[in-house]
Amino acid sequence: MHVFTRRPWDPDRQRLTPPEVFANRGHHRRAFLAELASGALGVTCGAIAGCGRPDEQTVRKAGAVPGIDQTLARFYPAPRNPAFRYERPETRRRDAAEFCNFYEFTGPYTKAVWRYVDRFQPLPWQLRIDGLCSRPTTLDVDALHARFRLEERAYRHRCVETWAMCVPWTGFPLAELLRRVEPLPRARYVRFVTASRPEQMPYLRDEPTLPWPYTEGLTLAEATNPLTFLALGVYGEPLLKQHGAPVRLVVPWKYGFKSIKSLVRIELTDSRPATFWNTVAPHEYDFTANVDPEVPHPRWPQTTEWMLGTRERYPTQPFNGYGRWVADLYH
Ligand SMILES: Nc1nc2c(c(=O)[nH]1)N[C@H]1C(S)=C(S)[C@@H](COP(=O)(O)O)O[C@H]1N2
Ligand SMILES: [Mo]
Repeated sequence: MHVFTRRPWDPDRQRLTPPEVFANRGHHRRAFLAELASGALGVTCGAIAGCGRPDEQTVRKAGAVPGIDQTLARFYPAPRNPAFRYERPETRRRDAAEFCNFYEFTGPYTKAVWRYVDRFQPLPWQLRIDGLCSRPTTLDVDALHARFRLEERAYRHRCVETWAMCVPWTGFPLAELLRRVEPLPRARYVRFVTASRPEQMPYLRDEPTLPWPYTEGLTLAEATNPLTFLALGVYGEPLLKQHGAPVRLVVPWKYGFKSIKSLVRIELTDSRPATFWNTVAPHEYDFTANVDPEVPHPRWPQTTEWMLGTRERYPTQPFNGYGRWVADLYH
């Protein structure tokens, strides 16, 4: 039985700030209504004026972090790590940048995120790493790029809502960062926290009762697994805002909600931290959240997934196909 009769993220509860109020631009309103009609109400997109899909330049321009390319150009593209392969076609950059999940901006409206990130100003940024460690530290975006050996990894991503994508992240293993802060022996978990900026993130104001800031957590063993990646870029460029600029986590064997965006804090703890979706709906989103085709979500099966852009379907793989890397974590 569900605890919530009307879940805060159900469409009838949506109070997303109309874009004409937030952005004061007429074309945003048309696009927003088109999104509502095609997505939430199930009307076909072709019937709605102004419903054409944005091109790659439009979604990239909307999400680019002002000033970031000039300062960081020398780090991109980073060398590709040949150990990782999608084993299916790469998702097109435009498709990944247009369809995102970033609740702070649009709640459940995945196709509208890129339209709502314009007020988000990621620079300057500070990532604090602290808690149960000997050498807590704070890193800005330059230090995150300059002090670690960056590489590109071709990873599959599987959202709990059954969409999937294959994208090349630029970054470094989280283990490298954790090693440098020297976790204390009693550290058992790692807690991750997203920025919380109501004046830049409209959905924080639209749904103030959700447990912001968005938080996530891993065991220390999961966090130091070589697959666990701190991403600064995607498709050979610094992250767009809608992908979690300027720094996000990528945990490819878990459902996408564990891959927390726009990180401001990484904290070592001795007990399991509370996390956003596990707090909102514990019966739907467990803490561990490993991809598993045999465990259905209470409202849909998890046996197959569909790719952004092409809508091609694939069978869901245990651990999203990364079992070889992570099975020893779960004996
Ligand atoms: N802070 C924050 N991080 C987040 C989310 C979010 O809403 N807020 N959504 C998660 C979910 S459910 C998914 S599937 C991925 C989506 O990443 P993408 O939008 O870059 O494809 O981000 C994850 N990280
Ligand atoms: Mo997701």
